[in-house]
Amino acid sequence: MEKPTVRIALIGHRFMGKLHSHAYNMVQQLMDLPCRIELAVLCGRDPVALKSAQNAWGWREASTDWRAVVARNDIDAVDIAVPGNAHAEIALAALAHGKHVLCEKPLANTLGDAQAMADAAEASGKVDMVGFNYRRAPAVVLARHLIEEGLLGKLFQVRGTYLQDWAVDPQVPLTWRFDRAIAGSGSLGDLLTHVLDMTRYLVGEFEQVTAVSHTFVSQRPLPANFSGAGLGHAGQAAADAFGSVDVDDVTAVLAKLQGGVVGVFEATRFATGFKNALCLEVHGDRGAIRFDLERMNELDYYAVETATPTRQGFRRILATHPDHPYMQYWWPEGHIVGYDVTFAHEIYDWLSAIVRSERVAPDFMDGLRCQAVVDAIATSARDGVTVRL
Ligand code: SOE
Repeated sequence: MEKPTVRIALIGHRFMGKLHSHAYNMVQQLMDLPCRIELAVLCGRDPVALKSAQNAWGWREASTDWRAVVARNDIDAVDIAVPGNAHAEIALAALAHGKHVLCEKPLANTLGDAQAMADAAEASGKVDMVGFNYRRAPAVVLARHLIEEGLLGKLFQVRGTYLQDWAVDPQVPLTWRFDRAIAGSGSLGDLLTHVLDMTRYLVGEFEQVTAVSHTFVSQRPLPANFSGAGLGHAGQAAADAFGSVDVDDVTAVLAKLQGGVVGVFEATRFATGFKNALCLEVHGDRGAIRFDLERMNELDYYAVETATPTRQGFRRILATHPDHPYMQYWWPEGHIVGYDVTFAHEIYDWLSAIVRSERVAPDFMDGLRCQAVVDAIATSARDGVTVRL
């Protein structure tokens, strides 16, 4: 039978736009997709950079008018890969025009926007997904299988950190990631949301949070080409003009989760020496798991073995066997995969759900639940109180 075709419009052509474009090419060429895809339109604001991205990544058309694009009858699905302040408007318009929507994380910059998006998605009957891509690292899915099989027993504690260090230098310019109006928050929305989502995926819902946030560098040089919407971490600083940072550089959280699980979490752009270290540890009465994104093909697993107490220890599972989640699509055992495949897996699952008219997780409701935790953390840090969800 002829495979159906899904015609995609991608909004955004910077870091995330590049990853998503690469992922579409990978899923078409290397994974056994139940549909054909058409890379129909790539949208962005800078016509020159847009044109070159369009040509390099294989998009049929380029457009600087996303509103017109999401209204087109020859588009089935809209992929949103722009900063958070634009998510709600684009997603709501796309859903109103009957499109399936994939939206980058965090779902929105405010709880109100996230709620409106989840409500609209629910009412639309379309396939909505939020881009918490790390759920789809093979080792993370394996961790979930181990927990579902009961191999960790009754869960006690979860410990999650997301450590980067690109903001340590006070000369790093004031790009959009330091601007609350565009990014919503700092390390909280950008980094901790990945940890919160992975915790919800592996352990369960949050019930209570107590948080501390801090901004270490409150003034930064304006980028040379400052427009209020620079993209990415880097960029050149202008000579002597400075602007204020109004987001958190670090956020730390103590939490209670369902089932009496206690959690400790931290996200920071100031962890000197760490580039992209998302680590999650879960402890139960029968065992434990430990994941580190900087060694993303591996899952550390500890099983409590009373027969041989002196020989117990964490074992390293290289999650690359074809039986491991998603690995059938890639290379022979031991031939590791990278950051980009988590996006390919996400897009593969979104497109497959579209073809089969099924729901897929994490959806906008998951994005909303995560946003509720973000909101509670922000309130706790601001007011110095414990917040119940
Ligand atoms: C920030 O540095 C960032 O690029 C996040 O925005 C991404 O979500 C994460 O995957 C890597 O780090």
